[in-house]
Amino acid sequence: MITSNVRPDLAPYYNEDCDPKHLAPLWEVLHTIVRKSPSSDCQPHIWHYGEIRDTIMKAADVITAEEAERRVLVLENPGMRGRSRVTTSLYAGLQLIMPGEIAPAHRHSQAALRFIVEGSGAYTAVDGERTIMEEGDFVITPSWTWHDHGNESAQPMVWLDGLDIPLIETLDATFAEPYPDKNHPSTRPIGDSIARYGSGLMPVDHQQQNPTSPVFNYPYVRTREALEQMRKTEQWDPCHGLKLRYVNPDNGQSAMPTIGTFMQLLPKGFEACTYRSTDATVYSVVEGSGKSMIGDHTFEWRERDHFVVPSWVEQRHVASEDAVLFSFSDRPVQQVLGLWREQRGDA
Ligand code: 1HN
Repeated sequence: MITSNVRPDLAPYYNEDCDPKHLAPLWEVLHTIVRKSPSSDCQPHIWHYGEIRDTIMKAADVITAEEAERRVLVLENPGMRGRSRVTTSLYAGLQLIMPGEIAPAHRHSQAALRFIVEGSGAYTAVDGERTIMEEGDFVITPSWTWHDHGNESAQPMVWLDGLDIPLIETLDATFAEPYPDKNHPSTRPIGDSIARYGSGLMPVDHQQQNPTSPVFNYPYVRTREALEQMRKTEQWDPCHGLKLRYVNPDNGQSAMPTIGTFMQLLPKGFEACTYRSTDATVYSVVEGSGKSMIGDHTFEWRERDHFVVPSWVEQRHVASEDAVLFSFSDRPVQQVLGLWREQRGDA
């Protein structure tokens, strides 16, 4: 049944002539398809860690990592409940792994990032190389790589998962496979990738094989040190403070082809200018506190809080203490397609 807003008198034509033949009049929907500016179901939202931590920890009482396969609470955008997404194109969740647990090996066409929120010393393994994760580390699981996680530390560990699930779903390019054993065998020592590719050096005959960075852990100690060193020049961007993007050393592009990742420092008292861009963005607060005005909302945030800014909605950040924010979005996809836009100030 095709309903009409534009030409109710044409309802018989729509429903008796067009509809049975799987045809529909474009002129009824053209203005909802081709809009002046982005409009989506994605809403601004904040998850305060202090309010959700108990619920995350309770997940360990109700289900094992093994039974769950991945014990994750999805950060569901309030405008898109039940659709497993934080923005229109991206998924986010908080994953809990308890001491002694293993999240079994598998692989899938969706790419994942891990951003470590609480705890220290658990590992993730990617295609036979383990990395030990610390708070603030940014870790990549590229598309179609075997990966398992394990916590050999004495504390629970929680990290933010970011995946390109909705994007890959739109493209109908979803594949997945379990590994026959819980762990994929280790074939390279810990630290191998960062030594080879992440030290401003590259094996002399290395040829780029893959659009994802060959470095799969970008440790927070290095990122934090870079920001701290840079602040000495006092060259603050009016909208971003000091903002760095994670790069793939093979090509200078984003570390992951579908997800852009960023880390920024806002000094105490910083009041950012108003800014908007077409890449809806998920933020994870690493250090400090402040507030962000996002569209009509004001979110007060502190360490370990997560918030989401939809596409083309104005955002403005104010830091009440030195603050460090990690963020991710689909910016590289929009850029490669020539779609990405930004606007600074109150224009
Ligand atoms: C996945 O493989 C992980 O490997 C986490 O830790 C979250 C969400 C949907 C699909 C696969 C992981 C996931 C996921």
